[in-house]
Amino acid sequence: MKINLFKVASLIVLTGVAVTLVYLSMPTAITQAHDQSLIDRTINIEMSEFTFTVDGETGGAVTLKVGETVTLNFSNVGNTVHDAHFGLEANLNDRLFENNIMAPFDMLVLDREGTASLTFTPTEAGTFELGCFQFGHYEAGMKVPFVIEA
Ligand SMILES: [Cu+2]
Repeated sequence: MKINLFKVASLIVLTGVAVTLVYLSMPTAITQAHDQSLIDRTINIEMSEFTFTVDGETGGAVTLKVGETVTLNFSNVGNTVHDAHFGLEANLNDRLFENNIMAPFDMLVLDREGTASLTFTPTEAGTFELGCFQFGHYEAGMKVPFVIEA
C-alpha cells in the first residue's frame, strides 16, 4: 500500500487554489508565506529521549482525517538529534520505513532545540507509525501510531 500525498497537491495547483500542501519551514515563515485560514488543525509534537509527545500526551497517537489540511509543529526538546519518519515496516538496517507514506518527502531531522512544521492533506485512510530512526531510538520505543481516518 502506497499513499501519494502529492496527487492532491498537483490537482490543486492545476485548479489554481492557493494552498501549499507540503512544505517545511520555520513557524514564523509559515505565517508570512501561507494563508493560515486554509489550515484546519494544528498538532504540536515534541521529540525527546525516546518518545514523541503529541499535544501534551507522551506516546500519544497522531490522528488525522482524510481531506483535512493539518500542520504538524515539531520541536526537539531533547538533548540529542531526533527525526520523524511516517510509514510502516521499519527497516532497522537502513533506518527508515519500507513503506514511506509521505514519499517523495523523506524525513524531518531536528537538532536539539530545533523546530519545523509540516503541512499536508492526507488523501487515504490507514494506520501507520511516526517513528524516529536515529540509531537505537525506534528500538527504544520512539514511535507512536499515526492514524488517518476516513
Ligand atoms: Cu529520536
